[in-house]
Amino acid sequence: MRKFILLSVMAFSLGSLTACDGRHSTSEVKTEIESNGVTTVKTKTDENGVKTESGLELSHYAVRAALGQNPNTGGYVTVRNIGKDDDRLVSVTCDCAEKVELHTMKMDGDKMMMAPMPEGFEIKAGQTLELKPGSNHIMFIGLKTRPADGDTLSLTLNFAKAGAVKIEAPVSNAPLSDASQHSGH
Ligand SMILES: [Cu+2]
Repeated sequence: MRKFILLSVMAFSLGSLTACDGRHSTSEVKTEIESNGVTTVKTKTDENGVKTESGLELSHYAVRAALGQNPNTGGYVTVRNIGKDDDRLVSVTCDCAEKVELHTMKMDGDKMMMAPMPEGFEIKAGQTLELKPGSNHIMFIGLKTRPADGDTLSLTLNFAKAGAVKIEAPVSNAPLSDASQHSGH
């Protein structure tokens, strides 16, 4: 009986020690799983007891092979927000180019023109962002290497909530007409 009481007191003091520690506590657990060309990222953060969970599913990632003397090339990815919070693709980085931008397509008179999206693209909870040929895309400007068909490029996608996510994007010069209708080759 006496032993039991001692143990309870100890447990209580340990508990209050933790509770009285006034420092800010932040913890982040991030899991990134790649399977069959689909990368799933889940981030759980606990900032002073405020818990947030974000989840993204990245698929259909590809970079178009460098063509001729063209110093630039395009890249594509589909991002599905499977978390509860809105997120945003802020930027993409790659050692392969001087600069990487996020681009959209805009009509200029009767011509389709590319326009940079410095704020990136919002991906609301439950929604899907498709960066695909003829539409919103990643632009690699001033290629330092010449990505060729069959190569793989390491890209880092930077999200507002999910943080940095690394993917290995296959390089292809095959027509990437509609990423959403192809399950990959
Ligand atoms: Cu572009």
